[in-house]
Amino acid sequence: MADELDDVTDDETAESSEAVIAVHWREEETYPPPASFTAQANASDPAIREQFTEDKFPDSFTAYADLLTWFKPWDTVLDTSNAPFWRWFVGGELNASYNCVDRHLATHPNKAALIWVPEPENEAHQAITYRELYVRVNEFAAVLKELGLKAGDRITFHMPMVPELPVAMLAAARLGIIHSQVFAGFSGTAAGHRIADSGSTVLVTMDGYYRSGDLLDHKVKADEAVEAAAKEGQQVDKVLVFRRYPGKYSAATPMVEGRDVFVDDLLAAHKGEIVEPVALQATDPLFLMYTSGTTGRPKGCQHSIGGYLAYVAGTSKYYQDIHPDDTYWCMADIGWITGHSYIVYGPLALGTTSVLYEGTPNYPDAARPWRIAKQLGVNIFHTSPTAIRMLRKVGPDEPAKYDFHFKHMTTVGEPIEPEVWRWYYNSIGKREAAIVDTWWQTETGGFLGSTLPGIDAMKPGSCGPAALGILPTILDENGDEVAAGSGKAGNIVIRNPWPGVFQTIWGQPERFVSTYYAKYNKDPKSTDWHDWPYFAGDGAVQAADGYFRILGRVDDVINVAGHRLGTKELESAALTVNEIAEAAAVPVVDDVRGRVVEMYVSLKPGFDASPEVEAKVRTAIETDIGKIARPKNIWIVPDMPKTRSGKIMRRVIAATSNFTDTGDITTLANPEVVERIRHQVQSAKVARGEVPRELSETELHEIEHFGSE
Ligand code: 6R9
Repeated sequence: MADELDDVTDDETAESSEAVIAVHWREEETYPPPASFTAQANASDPAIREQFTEDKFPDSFTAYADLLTWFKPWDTVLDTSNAPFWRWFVGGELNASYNCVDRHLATHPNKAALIWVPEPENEAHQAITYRELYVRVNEFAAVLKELGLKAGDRITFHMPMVPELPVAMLAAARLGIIHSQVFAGFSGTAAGHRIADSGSTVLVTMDGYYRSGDLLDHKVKADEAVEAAAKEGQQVDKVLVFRRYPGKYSAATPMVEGRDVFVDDLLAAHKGEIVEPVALQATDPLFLMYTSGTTGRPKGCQHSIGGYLAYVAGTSKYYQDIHPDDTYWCMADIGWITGHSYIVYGPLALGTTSVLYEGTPNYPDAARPWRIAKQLGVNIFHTSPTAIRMLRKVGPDEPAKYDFHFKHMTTVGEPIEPEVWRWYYNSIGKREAAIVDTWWQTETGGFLGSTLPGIDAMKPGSCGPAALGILPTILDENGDEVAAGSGKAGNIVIRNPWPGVFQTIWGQPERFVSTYYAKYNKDPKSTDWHDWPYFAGDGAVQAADGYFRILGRVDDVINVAGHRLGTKELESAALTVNEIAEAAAVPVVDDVRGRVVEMYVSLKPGFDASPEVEAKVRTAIETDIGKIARPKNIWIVPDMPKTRSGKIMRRVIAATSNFTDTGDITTLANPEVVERIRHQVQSAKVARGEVPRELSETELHEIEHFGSE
């Protein structure tokens, strides 16, 4: 893979000559927060905003840091001397594991920290109290210590949604070991790339887990991961295998002698052992979270201990409205940033009860989430538009049949269509819940745009105003501000640093600067934060009332079911198939998953199109990335539409797959191919019944600008 990357520029900023696009959408009506919610909300007085105004920055954020227990207070709130590598709470010392576990023992040792719900409905849920969590975290920390791991080392987890995952994260955090959790649905090869990139020598995995009724063999992926990492020169010395049923091996893949060890065997030697939490610098890294960008190499977003934990604790308090006696359920996967910030670190820092569900929401039927909510008394619910669309499709009337009541609900990960929002509000929320539509990113650690649920009116389809202390604006290509209420879209940027922002891309500091800060920086030597707006890579518009509507990515990223997939990663996978000469990945609007991937490939001379070639491409993508990236269609085309300089015009292909206008094609080197491809693809789609409905303004915007060329 490395060779292919050499000629790829690191600059991921949009090349669109036309970032300012007029957007005409219907202004949606607003919904006031329920009075019952406001009466109990952590933030109920609008004056809270005054504590976070620009003139009070950066000291305003000490209010978030004060939610944590510090071993040593900080000397400097924000150090900008090495801009844009911001350092928060410099000189301060703390431990994330201590903050999420130990400190709650004094006040509520017997309260459930986690409630784990296995997918099989005949398996009882498990409540793990703060005291039990403390014991388990300490014992696993003892195991990590015995392996010789110490502060600053990296460890990779490839774990499903089981309580062993937060236990392992908190154990690593206890010792300052930087964890990198890879989504279990990703392939072994994808995990292997991330192991190599992070330089991990230990992989922690599980033998199997349940998804949609099947007990999957997950251990097989560990073997693939170790092999893929070795190809990149990274040796994995130990694979720690948790067992889904302790004492019983649930995978068919054999254990590798000397390398693979069962964690329950290792733990036996450390029963009841206590490992003191290490006092770490606020600016030390807590974890890496890999995400996709424009090039094929994933980006290991490095998050700090002090700034990150302060930010997720603060936003969990004011935006998730978590009180200690709430039962909070975020249905995301811990393998994504949402799970790190708002299943594990934020809720546990506040000492609440966080629910973890192993399986798929619609297993065995569309009412599963509502049975869980009722049984556990969940009162805060957090999920994605994709899950909401799916539950609405398969069981629109199910929520009404179950006696559960949410005071608060979240949507995150992609724009939500107003009609889907209304179903969420009316049917799941039963018109009693405040909803927050939280816009943010892997890179940002926590929320950037959202209403304050007890204060601000909700507006379907818009995330709302900036989060407390966040200063966003919309800029055009020249760096000029696009006025709120102008009806024009541009690039959303955050003018100031905030504690949750990632520190760098692991091992790629130049890419960190070029991707996120170079676009609007005029003086690379400046140490004044005002000179370094954070470029989020999303198009957005701001209404006259200050609410932002996010239109989607302006780079080559496809958001499938709320998960970011890089086109280059998909294309590199397709190019591993011998017959393939060229490949292009584009998004197709999908009523449930938001977007799905379609691949266009052309063949090397001497090969003919066949279902076998298609199958090879599909397998290559599943092997390299995972089933989540499986393309809906693979089109073997005679040629790709290209610019005169030979660049594939992805927006033309995207338009073809989505039945939208291909726009200006006069600059193409081979305009005649557009019509041929259109005929081939669209007649096949018509025959398969895949003609899309009319696209919304947001969707059209993304498709028309996809690939920004
Ligand atoms: C947290 C998370 C980030 C990208 C982001 C944007 C899209 C996220 C959104 C949203 C509209 C929202 N996105 N939340 N778009 N409304 N409420 O999703 O992180 O996986 O890194 O994705 O997702 O395009 O740039 P991540």
